[in-house]
Amino acid sequence: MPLPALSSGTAIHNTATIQFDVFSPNTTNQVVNVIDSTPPTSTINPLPWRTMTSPNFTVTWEGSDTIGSIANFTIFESVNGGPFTPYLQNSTDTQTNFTGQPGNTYGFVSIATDTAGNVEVEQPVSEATILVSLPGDVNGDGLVNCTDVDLVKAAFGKKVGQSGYNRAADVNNDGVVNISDLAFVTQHLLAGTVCH
Ligand SMILES: [Ca+2]
Ligand SMILES: [Ca+2]
Ligand SMILES: [Ca+2]
Repeated sequence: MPLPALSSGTAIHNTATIQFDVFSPNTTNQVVNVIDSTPPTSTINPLPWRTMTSPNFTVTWEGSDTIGSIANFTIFESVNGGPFTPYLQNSTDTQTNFTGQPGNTYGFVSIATDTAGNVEVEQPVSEATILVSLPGDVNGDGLVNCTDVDLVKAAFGKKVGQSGYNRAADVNNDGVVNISDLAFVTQHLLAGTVCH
């Protein structure tokens, strides 16, 4: 039975003493109850800043508990910076599949509960965010047009870390802007669009 006055981690040793004779008391096996008033911590693992080639992605998280162990996680989502709502409740999983709507940015927060019922103290601030992009919309203006094609061409051949690399133009997040990215954007232009 937890006692609030005792600090977390304090061990309570419940013993029964059996007097076999006057000089040598014997003791039964101890039952040890550890006071756990320490909430666990958990966090959403980093996500790519954007997904353009598919609206589906995997959200993963992990947690730890200094005293005791984690019983489950509740994962909250926020759409475009709005209020957090539960996406997955009291789950023992550490990952989930998520499908977003193109044009939306999703933020996630994990709150862990331990086996003693302590709930993680969490600020309503996203631990990881991801933009689900309209396919081909490199600059995020809601349109797929020649401006997006030009942005890919301007960064063509550039790799992560090189001058001129533009992560927005790297539509498949593979670290290089090349023909794959250009083809993807071109394929998503409105039919009949010709870019020079
Ligand atoms: Ca704990
Ligand atoms: Ca655009
Ligand atoms: Ca690429």
